Amino acid sequence: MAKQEEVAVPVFSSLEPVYGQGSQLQEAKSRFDVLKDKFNQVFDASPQLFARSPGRVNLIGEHIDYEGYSVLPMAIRQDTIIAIRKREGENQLRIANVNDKYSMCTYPADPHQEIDLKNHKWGHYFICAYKGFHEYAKSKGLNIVDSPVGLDVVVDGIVPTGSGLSSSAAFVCSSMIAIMSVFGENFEKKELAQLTCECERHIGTQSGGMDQAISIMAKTGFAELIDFNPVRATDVKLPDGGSFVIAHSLAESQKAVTAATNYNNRVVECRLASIILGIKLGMEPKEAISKVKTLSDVEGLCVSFAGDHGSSDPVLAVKEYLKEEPYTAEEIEKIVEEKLPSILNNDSTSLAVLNAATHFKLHQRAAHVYSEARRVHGFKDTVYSNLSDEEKLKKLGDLMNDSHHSCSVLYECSFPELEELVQVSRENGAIGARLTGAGWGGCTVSLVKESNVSQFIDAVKERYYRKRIEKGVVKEEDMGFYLFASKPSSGAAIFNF
Ligand code: NG1
Ligand code: MG
Repeated sequence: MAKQEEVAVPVFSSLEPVYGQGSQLQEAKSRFDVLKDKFNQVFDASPQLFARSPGRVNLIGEHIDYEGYSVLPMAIRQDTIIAIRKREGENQLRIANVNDKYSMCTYPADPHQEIDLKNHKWGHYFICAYKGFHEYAKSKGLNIVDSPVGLDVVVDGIVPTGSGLSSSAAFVCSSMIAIMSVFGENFEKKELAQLTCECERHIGTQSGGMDQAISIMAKTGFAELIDFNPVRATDVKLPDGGSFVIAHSLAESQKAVTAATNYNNRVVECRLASIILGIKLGMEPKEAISKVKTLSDVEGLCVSFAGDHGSSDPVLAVKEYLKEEPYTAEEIEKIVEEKLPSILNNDSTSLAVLNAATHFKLHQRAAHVYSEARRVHGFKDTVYSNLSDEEKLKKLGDLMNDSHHSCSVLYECSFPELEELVQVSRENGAIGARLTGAGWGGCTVSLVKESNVSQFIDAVKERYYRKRIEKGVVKEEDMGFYLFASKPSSGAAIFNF
């Protein structure tokens, strides 16, 4: 039983294994009651089963998952829960929400439908999972449906949206698990991590796989080192005496809408940087275009650049071969001997990036990725070192501060509110503080001495939030949603009751 649970998504008949015994359980019970009632009210029927998947906070390793590098997130308590039932012979997907802010979305029960990206709707994330499930089932030769099957769904998500805490992955992963389960399947977690990452791209972001991997594979009490190609999670037990506090800057990042200038722009810049590095390090342009997809693909060519410890250091290769001044499209095309749209396979999200971009900061983006990848390993090595807990916390905090600096200065994914919040956090006792998630708004994560958490929260509330409460940007009684300490929580689960 235990062994099987490690491989496949666990199926529980009560809430305790996921939500424990305390106040969290009470909160979960009432949420599930509301979910069931809403289901009955909207569809005049009971759900067949329930699924949940959590949001996450990334402790370190920002904007490097899509470059093939390991990251170190932990799941948070906040999750998305879903109730679902099949309707044989029907041909509609009806997706409702317990929150009236999100009106019911309907879609055809057609796995081949295109998602209307120009007209963003909250229900699109469910369709990502729906399409992904059917594509995967087909690739495995599973015969899922002979005739149309409608689905009725009610969703309750409490991961704050646009906050860098992966509300989207919590939604996509819980949808996937609900759909999989209602069709009588239970795929391995590893497969699900891969599959949910790929299918979330139907929403139009060229995302890496961190959020989905941690949402599915998380374990209570552990952060996870997530490796890619293939996806793998290694438990990381954080040192005693430290706590992570998440704080929302109150600036929402509209990732699906700003993808062309922000998120996807950076993915494209990294791709171009890696191709140029490949060429400078000896590859033929044609070979580089066809073989090099990410900065991790060319790291092996940097062996002649030895860093302080004698091992190869790709940051030095960046210094040598990528100029600091931004590149124009023409400059890149001259080196690569091909037009940018064709280098990027004329893929529509990349074309949108090219249309919006005037220049490309290849040096800065590559320097961030390579240095951030090292910091992730520094973080893990510190956790497993012989240092005292106190010394470990100090080192982890320094790495988080360095990570923030790199995100802010080299990757330029910070935001004025995030800068202020990081500053306030450091001035009020954070051992380290950084933006978390994609950035451009959203949350920060601070490492704080456990004994200091409530003092820290009070101080940040006064210094950062008080004036925003007075201006009506946030309500005092909602502060618990925006500023809270979090312990590593558990991953995706199915409930049958
Ligand atoms: P968030 O913070 O959830 O928007 C995004 C990507 C991650 C990762 C981080 C930056 C998606 C679904 N997730 O996360 O894969 O690249 O940014 O480290 O796009
Ligand atoms: Mg997201």
